[in-house]
Amino acid sequence: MKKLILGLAVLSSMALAKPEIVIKKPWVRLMPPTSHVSAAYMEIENKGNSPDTLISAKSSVSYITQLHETINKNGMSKMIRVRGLVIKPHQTFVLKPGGYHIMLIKLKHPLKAGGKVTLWLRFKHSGVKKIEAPVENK
Ligand SMILES: [Cu+2]
Repeated sequence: MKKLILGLAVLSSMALAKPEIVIKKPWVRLMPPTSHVSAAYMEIENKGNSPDTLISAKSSVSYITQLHETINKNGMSKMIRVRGLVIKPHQTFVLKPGGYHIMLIKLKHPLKAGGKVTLWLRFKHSGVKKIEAPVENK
């Protein structure tokens, strides 16, 4: 009996340990019509009690969508592709200009101010989250 109760306790704690992902303040940067790239930014909050990882993204406006980080090396700013972004429990991961971002490459058409971009974010545990990000000139 003692073993059974212990087993149940382990099971229920496993069931309770899960991430809960909430996407906040998404936006896509308005670029000149001649640009073939842009980027999406947002805050990814994990309200759950175990980590999750953003592993990939797709967008309605680009043929290629990658997770990037902007880094400074020897005074030069450059972007590198990252494999995944770990969102720790009870933390908010911020994607912002000059830091982590979702790179939109080979735009299908120029972005318009006031327009919307659909993004599909694939998380390791939470699956795909579909969001609408406004195009903003900032
Ligand atoms: Cu980039």
